Amino acid sequence: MSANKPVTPPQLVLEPLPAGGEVLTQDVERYQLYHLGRMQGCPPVYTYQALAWTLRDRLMSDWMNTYFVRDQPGKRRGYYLSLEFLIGRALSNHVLNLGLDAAAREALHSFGQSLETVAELEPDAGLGNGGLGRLAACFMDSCATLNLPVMGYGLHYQYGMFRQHIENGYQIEDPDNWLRDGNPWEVERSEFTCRVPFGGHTEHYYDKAGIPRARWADTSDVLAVPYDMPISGYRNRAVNTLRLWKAAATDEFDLDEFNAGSYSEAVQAKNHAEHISMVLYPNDSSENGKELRLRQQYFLASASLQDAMRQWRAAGNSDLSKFAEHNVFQMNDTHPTIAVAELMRLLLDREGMLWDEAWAVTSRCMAYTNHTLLPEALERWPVTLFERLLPRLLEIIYEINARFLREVSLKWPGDSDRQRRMSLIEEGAVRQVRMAWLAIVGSFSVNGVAALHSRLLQEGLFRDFVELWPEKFNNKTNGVTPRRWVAHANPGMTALITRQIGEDWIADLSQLEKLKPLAGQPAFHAEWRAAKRANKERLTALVKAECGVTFDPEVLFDVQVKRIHEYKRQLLNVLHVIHLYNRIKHGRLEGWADRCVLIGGKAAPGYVMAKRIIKLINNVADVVNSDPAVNGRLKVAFLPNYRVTSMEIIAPATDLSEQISTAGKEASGTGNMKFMMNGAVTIGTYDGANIEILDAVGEDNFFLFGLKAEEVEALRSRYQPLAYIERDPELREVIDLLASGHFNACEPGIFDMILASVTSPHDPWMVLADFRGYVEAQEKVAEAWQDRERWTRMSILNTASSGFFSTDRTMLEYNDDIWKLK
Ligand code: 9L2
Repeated sequence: MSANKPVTPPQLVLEPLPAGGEVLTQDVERYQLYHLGRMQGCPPVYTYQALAWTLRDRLMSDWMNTYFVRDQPGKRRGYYLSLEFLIGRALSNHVLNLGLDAAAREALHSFGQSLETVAELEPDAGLGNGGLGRLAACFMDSCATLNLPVMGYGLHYQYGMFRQHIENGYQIEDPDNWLRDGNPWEVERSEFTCRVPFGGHTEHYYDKAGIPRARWADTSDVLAVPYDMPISGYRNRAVNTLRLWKAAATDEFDLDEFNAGSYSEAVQAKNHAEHISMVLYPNDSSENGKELRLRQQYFLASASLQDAMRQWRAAGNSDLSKFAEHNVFQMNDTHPTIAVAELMRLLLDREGMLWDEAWAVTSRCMAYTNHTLLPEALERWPVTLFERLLPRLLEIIYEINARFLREVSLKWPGDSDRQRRMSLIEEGAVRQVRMAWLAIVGSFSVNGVAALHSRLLQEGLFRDFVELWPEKFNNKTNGVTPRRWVAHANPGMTALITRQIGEDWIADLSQLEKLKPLAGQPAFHAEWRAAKRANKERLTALVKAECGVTFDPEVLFDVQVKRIHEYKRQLLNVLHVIHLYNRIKHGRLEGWADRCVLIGGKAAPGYVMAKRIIKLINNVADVVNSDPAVNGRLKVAFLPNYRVTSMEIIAPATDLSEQISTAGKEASGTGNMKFMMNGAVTIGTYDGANIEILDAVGEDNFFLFGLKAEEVEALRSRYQPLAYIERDPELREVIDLLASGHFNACEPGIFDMILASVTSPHDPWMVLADFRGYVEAQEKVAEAWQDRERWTRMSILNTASSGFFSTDRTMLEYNDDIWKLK
């Protein structure tokens, strides 16, 4: 385009609706009566729905204009491919982003409702497990706020993350039927339905030009129907799209069966197809190798790529060699990485491209993010499964591999060991496709999610590939969105900060630095503490209601909430609680600070050890809370059904954030950032993004302990947990009390597996190795807490130093280094 060409102002495709309090009131009334058919006095969930529809109408013009004006035509676009988007609730988020707080309140007033109580009636969209899924949701928020043309592609699960309740201390899982009352935010766009093939076989032939071609025949197709969710930016009139695919059967019946009178059998196929998007797999950081999971992955990848190509064509493009100039796909872990082979298939078989042309396009528009080093999370699919489910994709993977290994052998002639290591196919009793290797070979960018994690990846797991293609590898430290995690979750602190430094920090978090000079001002301290105190009262009410435990908002709130996993070491936390209990029982109260310990998180339903850890936490809580000798000095609670919505109450109320994973195991962590932003001080190991948090806030404002990643690995071969017990009488006391059955009087033996695990020389998480360091760090916490001025300063400085951890910064880095969107 010539620089002097006059730019015509873009025409809006849709005018916005008025959004004052009065007109919102009319609309809420109209929706409740004329759309939902509910009279005054109906259950308030219908008022929630009426308000949601009313707000959705206000989003619609911005949504249409964003798509049809900002993004068309021929503009470069990004797509975030993820099996998980842990969005949580939407209503308050849109109210905040649209700046409609006062108007929405006015509208609800005539129904005798408050915004808070109505917002509570929205179920969480729990379409993710933990950090990886929530990260995708924070990314979507920041892309919209930065006005980046990025579309999310995910699955429209009928059942999201299971709901957890506790019976006799044990986790019980309940299905999460989050769509029961409908979802006012989603727009079904059946006109963009696509077909995803499965099964069948491949046929090979020569086309008219004599070029060898493949055809995937006799497939059983499943329809992918898109459901769009609006992602609003913060006060910038941008609304991006999260497109979720729902599986549906084709309308083609099996005619033979149908004609033979087997109507029901013919319809059964429908059921089978719809299973694909039925339920989210509830495993965090581990793979379970189920066939249905591979179906989900391919279903997402194929539908999304077909749709992106359709959109690109609809914008007037046709020269496929330019596809990579206009499109970039960020793959969230290996889960959607079959997309590499699928894009090749579409370009070769559907578009008739030649291999080299197709590979040039594919390998220039794919980018891969790795989220874990844990071996149990590395995805490998049996070749036999691929052959049955996705035969054409397996052929393509074989061809990618053959060409890739040729490149490897040219660079390292005769190094067969290296070829074996780098092959996309793992040889062995069961031959398997290595999805991470497919992702690396097919991508122009590969990143980890925190500085340490990226370094460990490059030095370890990915070393061979780094030697081959050093330029592909980079780091992108995670973040969290300050809109949800501060402005929405912590209105008290938000108002206080805004009074001091104005409101621009919400979309430019580095401005929180301006709070630093206030960290020494007594008047500001008083206000800071008052805001924290109000948040602690809010959490106290939640803990009372959910756990029946009475917290005291005056004392230290010590919190660990995240998925339950051995590497996250909730066990280390419990051992410390038992140690504190011992100190009370034995009157060793020097330097004591009262505390309330809160732990929450879900265990994967098949993860026996994690579920037993939940039972231990609950039993320890029961004993501690009911022992009169404790006398309020220590309270312990396990919060059931931890989810996005609970974190919105928890983070603002927390004083001490527990980030105590075995060093080298937590790729980044993002809960650590939510806590920091809300003025909690971290007690943590030198792991994941903790390291960068420590860098930002300084060691005076962070309680660091434990082995470093390299020390953990060096110790592994000679780790002797029993020696730690012998050397440390207080640790021995803890282990003895646990072994005595004090916490499981009615259920003998149930904690033996836990004792066996922590006392085993093979304990991969080295819980006991860090016990002493952890206890000492906790003693420093108690000491700091006693000095309220000091603690308040630390708290303010944590918030003031948290600017780097906004996903706005993360997204700008992805865009500058990888996506290059305008
Ligand atoms: O990058 C977002 C988060 C990190 O902050 C965590 O440290 O991703 C989490 C990391 N544990 C993660 N890695 C892998 C997975 N989650 C995961 C999730 C579901 C299925 C399989 C793996």
